Amino acid sequence: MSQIVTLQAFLDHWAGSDPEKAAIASTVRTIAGTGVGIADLVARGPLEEGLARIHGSDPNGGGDTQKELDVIAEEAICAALREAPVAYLASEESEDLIALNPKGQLVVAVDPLDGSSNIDTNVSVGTIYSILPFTEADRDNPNAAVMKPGTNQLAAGFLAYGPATILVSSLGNGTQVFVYDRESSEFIMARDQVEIPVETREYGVNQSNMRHWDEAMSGWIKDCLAGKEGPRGKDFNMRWVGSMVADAFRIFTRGGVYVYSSDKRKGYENGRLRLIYEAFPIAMLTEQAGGGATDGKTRILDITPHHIHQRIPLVFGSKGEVEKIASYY
Ligand code: AHM
Ligand code: MG
Repeated sequence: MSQIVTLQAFLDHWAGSDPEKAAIASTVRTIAGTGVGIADLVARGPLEEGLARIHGSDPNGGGDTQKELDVIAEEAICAALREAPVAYLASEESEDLIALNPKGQLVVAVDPLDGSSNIDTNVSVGTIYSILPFTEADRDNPNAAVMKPGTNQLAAGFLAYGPATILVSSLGNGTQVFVYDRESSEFIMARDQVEIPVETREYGVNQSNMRHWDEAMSGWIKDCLAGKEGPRGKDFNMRWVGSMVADAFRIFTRGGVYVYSSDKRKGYENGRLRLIYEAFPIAMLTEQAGGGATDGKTRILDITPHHIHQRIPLVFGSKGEVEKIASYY
């Protein structure tokens, strides 16, 4: 067996004596550590009463219903990051940025619990994060720190709480996969350079919404459904968990493409997923693994946000298929 590399050792080696990198490394470590606590809670399933219960009567900052576990996860991340070099937290669950460490030189954007509709079904859920610089110029207007194109991210990642608790991380030098080992209480590296296969025959999409899609997206799916005899000349397979972290991990493992397009339903004009908390970090991880990410017309990482809770149509995964979908636009 090859040498065991812990997340701790990997981050220390990467940071060396660079203080900016050390700040990023300690933030990743803090988020990963908090994820272990969330994973423990998720693993109790129905024994932990009320995790999937609807929290309060108001929707969250992003306009979605909140579950108890959404709120617990956000509180845990917030409390942990107060001790990290993080000035502000932008969270899908909170209307405004949350002030943390006044001396912090980073901002973290987080979806504390992705896939909350799956909490009580024993299906993977997860935490998605994006780490950005927080400069002196941002102190007067902290929102400005997150209103920049995705290329501005310093690091991104997600934890998935499934059969294994995994961390998919990028510090801008490829994408790595770590698995939490309960025996040693350490995240251990499982893959040091993820490479998403360029071509695929597998897509993940909520096809029940097809009648609401625009012509380009419906055209693409119709051609896939036509299989070998159709214009694509191959049969496709469909896999859809409905927790983006789980669908993404499958794509990082064996390729495929994830699609959540805009559609004609009220509130879905820009798709469902949030640009800053979901699309940016997933796009960085995907590109760092050789894949592609687009809203159909524009590379995700080139988009400049105009609102912190902005939604965006999202297509990511195997580069060949992502480009194919873009060609229908
Ligand atoms: P959430 O962050 O509120 O859980 O929403 C994001 C989730 C994704 O994980 C998933 O891929 C998508 O929403 C599923 O949406 P739908 O239930 O509309 O198919
Ligand atoms: Mg969520």
